[in-house]
Amino acid sequence: MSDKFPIFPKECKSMLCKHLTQEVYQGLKDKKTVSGFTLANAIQSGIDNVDSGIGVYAGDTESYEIFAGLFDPIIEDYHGFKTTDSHQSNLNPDDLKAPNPDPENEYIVSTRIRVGRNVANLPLGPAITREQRKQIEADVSGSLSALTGSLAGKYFPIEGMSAEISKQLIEDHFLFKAGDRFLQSAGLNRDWPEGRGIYHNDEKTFLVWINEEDQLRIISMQMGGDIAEVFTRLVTAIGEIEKKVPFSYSKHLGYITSCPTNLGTAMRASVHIALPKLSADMQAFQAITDKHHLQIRGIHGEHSESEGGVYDISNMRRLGVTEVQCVQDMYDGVVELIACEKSL
Ligand code: ADP
Ligand code: DAR
Repeated sequence: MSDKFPIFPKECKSMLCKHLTQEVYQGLKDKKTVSGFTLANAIQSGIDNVDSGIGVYAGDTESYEIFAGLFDPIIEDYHGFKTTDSHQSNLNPDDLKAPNPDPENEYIVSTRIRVGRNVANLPLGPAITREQRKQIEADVSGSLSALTGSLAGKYFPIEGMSAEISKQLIEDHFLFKAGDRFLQSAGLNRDWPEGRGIYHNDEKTFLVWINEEDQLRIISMQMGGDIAEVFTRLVTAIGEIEKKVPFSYSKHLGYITSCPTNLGTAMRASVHIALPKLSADMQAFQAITDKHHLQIRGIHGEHSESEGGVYDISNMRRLGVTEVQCVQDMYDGVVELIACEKSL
């Protein structure tokens, strides 16, 4: 990347082009973290992809300190979280008020709750070395393979994965794949597919992605709308994994992640829900999701489209709220969405 202040096209709406002023750039451009991560590395994704929403990634925990001049205004703008705020965690399922909102399975196709985690005292994905990434795969998949009971299962490295298994895992919505241009530019796809893989339990209701955007994506998912059951399984799994794998965490930012949008709880709680009538009036649909701090996505991952009136509805807030609040946000919004769909 050239040493010059990047010029963004006028249509760029990313947090990067909004907050990277000349002054911020001049103050940070020559800095480097202990992993050798630079401002140029942190902003490469937003420069290559001017349609980014955010456009920056951290290479290590220290990036959030060394490049605070850029990360802090982005974190405040996106999360409404100030440098003086502290994050609180609450992973107690007893505090969630969420009886199944759709016991007859008329609307909710499936529920998935995930958290991102990164291994303490190692760089994040954008700055990790090939050896470190392979060691993380070995350590984490080894810890997962020792799980027992309902969490027992098998690890599937992507390297050497048969087309048949790959196809099945994609159909199950289990498989992550390379090719996300945002992650590519951030250096998160380096050496792909080496060191990447998926663990899932025998019932396929608990998964862990290793070395995707974060070093672990711990996922609980199942058909239907029993959101409380999905959350309880996730909390149990997180507790079991953390007995063996130390997670990167700070009092101020909570669980440390490569993308600043995932800081804090690093949690996205989603349902795939059929709302064919309500979605005919996107303004009314959006009014309900906005009220409950929810995001509308397509059903094949971020940047995808909905199909057959089925949408991915999930919490937007991740930092400055607890895990219970993230799930409660999603639950309360889903209850109102279902009531509205029923009334139409
Ligand atoms: P994340 O950042 O949470 O991984 P994505 O939007 O990239 O989010 O989704 C990752 C994968 O998980 C995609 O294949 C998507 O279809 C699947 N997924 C997300 N939410 C659900 C859900 N509620 N039910 C089934 N699959 C889901
Ligand atoms: N695509 C990047 C990241 C946005 C948040 N999504 C993540 N982290 N998966 C962007 O700047 O739009």
